[in-house]
Amino acid sequence: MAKKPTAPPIYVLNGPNLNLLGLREPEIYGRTTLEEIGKMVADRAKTHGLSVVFRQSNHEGQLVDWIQEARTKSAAILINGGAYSHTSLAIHDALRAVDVPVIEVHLSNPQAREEFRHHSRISPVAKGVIVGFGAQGYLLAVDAAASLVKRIGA
Ligand code: CA2
Repeated sequence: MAKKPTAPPIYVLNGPNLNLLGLREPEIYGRTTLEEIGKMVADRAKTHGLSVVFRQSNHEGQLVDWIQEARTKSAAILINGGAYSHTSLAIHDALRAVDVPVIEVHLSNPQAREEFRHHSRISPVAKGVIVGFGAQGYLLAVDAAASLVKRIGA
């Protein structure tokens, strides 16, 4: 019997300062480190028969390069753009050029914070947005991505 082809990985891209998770400001971002989130996300994806490429960068151009890579190599993109979510036209444009589903994730709820966090340049090019649930939000995003990928692949 022919083997079912494996889906390409979900790319999980993390923006500036998220490497500091768990080390500072736990009252806003929780105590889970980015490394722990990476493991949780990989485990959750596995339950859906999917794999994950999990990355973080403090550099806007690096994130743009990874989004371009994900255009052809991923089944979906989950992105926490950190502060670039509110400012980056380059990330907005890179995501616009992507055909796979894009899900925006934030640990905190930016709408409940300072006004400069209220606008996202990622939301208009995302299929959906998950905010305010801490590390759990990444798992909700994996579930959402898996159902989109299965629907597309079905
Ligand atoms: O809530 C989120 O996930 C954010 O993307 C986090 C960004 C912030 O600029 C966005 O408005 C919302 C900041 C990430 C910085 O993470 C830190 C973690 C620990 C200590 C310091 C910063």
